[in-house]
Amino acid sequence: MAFPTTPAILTQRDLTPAELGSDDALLRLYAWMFYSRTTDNRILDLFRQGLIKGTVAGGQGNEGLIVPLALLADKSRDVVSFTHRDLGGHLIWSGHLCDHLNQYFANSGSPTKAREGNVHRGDPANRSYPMISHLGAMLSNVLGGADSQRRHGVPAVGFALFGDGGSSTGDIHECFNLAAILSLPVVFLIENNRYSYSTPISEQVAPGAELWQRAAGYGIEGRKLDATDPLAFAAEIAGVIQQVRAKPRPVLVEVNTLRLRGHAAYDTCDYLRPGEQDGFNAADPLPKLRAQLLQTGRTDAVTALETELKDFIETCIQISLNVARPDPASLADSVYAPPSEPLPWQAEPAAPQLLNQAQALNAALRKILSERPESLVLGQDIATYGGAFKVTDGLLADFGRPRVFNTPLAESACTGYATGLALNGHRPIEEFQFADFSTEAVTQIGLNAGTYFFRSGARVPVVYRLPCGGGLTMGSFHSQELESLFLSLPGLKALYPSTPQDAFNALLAAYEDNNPVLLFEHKGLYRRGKSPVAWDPAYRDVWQPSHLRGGDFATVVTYGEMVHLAVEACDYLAGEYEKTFDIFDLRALAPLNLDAIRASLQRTHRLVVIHEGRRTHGFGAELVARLTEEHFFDLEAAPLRIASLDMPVPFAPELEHAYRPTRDSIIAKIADWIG
Ligand SMILES: Cc1ncc(C[n+]2csc(CCOP(=O)(O)OP(=O)(O)O)c2C)c(N)n1
Ligand SMILES: [Mg+2]
Repeated sequence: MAFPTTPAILTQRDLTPAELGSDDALLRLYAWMFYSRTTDNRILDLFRQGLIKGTVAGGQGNEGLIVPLALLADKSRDVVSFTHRDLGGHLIWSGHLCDHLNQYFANSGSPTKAREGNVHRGDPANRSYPMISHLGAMLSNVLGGADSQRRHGVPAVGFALFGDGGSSTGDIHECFNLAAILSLPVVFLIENNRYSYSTPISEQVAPGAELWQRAAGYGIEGRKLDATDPLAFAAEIAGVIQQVRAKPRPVLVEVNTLRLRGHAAYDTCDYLRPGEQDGFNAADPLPKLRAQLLQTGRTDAVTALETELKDFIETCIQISLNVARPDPASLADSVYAPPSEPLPWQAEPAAPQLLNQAQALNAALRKILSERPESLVLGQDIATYGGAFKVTDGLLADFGRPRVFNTPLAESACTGYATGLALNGHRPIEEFQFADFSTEAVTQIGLNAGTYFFRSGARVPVVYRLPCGGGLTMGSFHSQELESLFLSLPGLKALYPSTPQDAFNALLAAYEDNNPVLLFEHKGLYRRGKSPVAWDPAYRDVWQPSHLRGGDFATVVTYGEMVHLAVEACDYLAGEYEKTFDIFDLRALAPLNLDAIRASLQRTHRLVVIHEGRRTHGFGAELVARLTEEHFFDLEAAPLRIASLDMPVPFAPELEHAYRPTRDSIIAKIADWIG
């Protein structure tokens, strides 16, 4: 269905500082604010009629902030992530009103294919990054997008918007610090409406503490502005934007704004003090701006404009209401971005080099940094020091600080920042010092990056390098296996190599994938021994299991360091019991490719799964379930699951030895199982 022609005034999506103060600028500001308010009000009506689901959190009262900001932003290069109060920003940034309404109606024309609803949308292709619900989570994406633009040589500004409530989240503080350290061209804007849902600012911020003054603690400039006077706000914020564009350095701006209709459609607002709502209404900039316009003698023009905009909104509502409902068939293949084309890698190193796994990963990083200009390597202590395990040794010296750089201890912000970089054409490789610390970034990895393609169709090619695993007497918080935790969340891929060549191949395969990929690197394998590593044209085979030993008694499925223990154990059992095992190193944990393993099970009729993660909810549970579901009648024995104990990783070597599978415990368990 064709969308109706947009009224002429709404084709004017920009405002230049030079225009401010003119009658035209006043009319344009008013038009967008009126249009945004009227649309928000109609969305609320439609929600109450049951035509919009979920809930709606309107922007009524915030137009004085978001409309001038979005008009002044350079939509052709700036980066933004709008909040749930920013309908006006979305309308100005891009798209036709019918696109936006389709999103609210969650119909088949919705820009998110109805996989997301209401305000949870954006236009990543035009650097408007869609929000997830988690407050504070979007700021780091904006940081990454703005930095990516700068790295591309584009003088863009990032607009990192959040509320007074969101200002209490850890991500906000991590982002202030990260942006300050990297001197990012970002304007942090606090939409301070003095409420977080029902909680007043007096219960969110200590008495006497001012949000804008936090800037000083991060070594950046802080300002306080008032958007209930949109013209004055526009002039001030235009200056801030110009300043940040000319001299990249973050600025924190706290903006006094309004929330006229409570938190969301269902909010009864009975927590407001007597007369407080009247005060909000009295401060509403929209009627004030209208009165100002009428004083310029343009009563007829204003009335005609309002009628035209209202009619346009009603026409668009009728059109969008008639768009077909979404078809669940569209969910097929929606989680992962489609497979990438192989990158044109050079066939190097041609001659095999004898490397341990840490060196193999270093060689792969060198290859990527040499051949792929969009690549970046970031993480804690990875630059001068070369990383806690020296995997990035020498990269800074050879490739320089802009591409190889240390990050502060801010796993969440740095991961979200990597997402923002990836959304804009870079391909970051992020090292976590220990896999354990990736729990600080579960929201960014699992809920944000992992769902990005599903929600928006945008690709987030990031590699997370995760030094994991135990056996090194490092205790509960430096030894864990986290694959089950992450892989219960959709949208992430995962590789877990067990040899130097596989590690080299896995990094290349993960790098060129268009999805976020977890690369598990067992610390015990970094220096387990050297073997030949060279360019392998079949590097993508790492997404498939490798067949390590042929045998007919049972199929053994394992990965990581356990591969080596399982092979030793099975070799011993072959000698002692004269039973041979068909051993597979899984290598790719997501997506799982079990075809070769299924074929093996049909021959052996017995299954052994071995992994280092804990047993309960461990990855083996998924493997056994899948294989048993399909091969129940092929099996001659109950599958055997060998895993770590259900407890935190204990510290002392004797205790850790008892906790994890070992060569001897694997032998004992299989021998017992053989009976
Ligand atoms: C991390 C997180 N915790 C809780 C919520 C639930 N929640 C949604 S909006 C909201 C209030 C937000 O207040 P504020 O940041 O001031 O924005 P406002 O709604 O006032 O514009 C809360 C608590 C959330 N979305 N994210
Ligand atoms: Mg608020």
